[in-house]
Amino acid sequence: MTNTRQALLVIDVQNDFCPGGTLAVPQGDEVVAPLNKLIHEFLERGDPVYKSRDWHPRSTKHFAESGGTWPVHCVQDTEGAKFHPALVDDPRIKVVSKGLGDKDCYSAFDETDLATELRKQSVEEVVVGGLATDYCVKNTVLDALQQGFKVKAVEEAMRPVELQPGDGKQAIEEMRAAGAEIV
Ligand code: VGL
Ligand code: ZN
Repeated sequence: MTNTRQALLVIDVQNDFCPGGTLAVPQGDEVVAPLNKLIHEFLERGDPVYKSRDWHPRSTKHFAESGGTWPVHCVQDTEGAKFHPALVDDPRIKVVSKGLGDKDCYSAFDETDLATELRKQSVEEVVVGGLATDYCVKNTVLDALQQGFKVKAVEEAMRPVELQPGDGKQAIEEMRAAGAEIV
């Protein structure tokens, strides 16, 4: 069990999802400290670390102005799309960009090569945290399970956007019911 090859997935810890951003997740910046700790642990062990980022064109059907759900956020090459300035950066960390077109890509596996990359590195289990619990974290966790990876979802390292009150708790229960270990 202790030899299970793990990767860390840090989901969308970007300025626009943090306080002051255009799609701010309440207390979104509180995920930075626990995630930094995990990033250091994984890098020290030589285990792979991935950061996903929401990376939208200026105009996409993902945005309310074009018929979608969300205010404009995480537009490519803007300040809001940058990772939170306190999130650990390191050349060994791989960045996965998602949401490049009109589709609502909430999962870091959606229209990316993440699953291929993980398999190439013989990863069997992913440890997941980030923003937001009820969208990109949840969908990434469910896709990871579907793709055959074991999943540990780190509850203290995620925060929900909660368009509806209770969405965060419900997302945790959905992840657990699908087979994720909530740690
Ligand atoms: C996300 C809403 C819209 C997320 C991305 O990263 O959870 N949420 N785009
Ligand atoms: Zn988005």
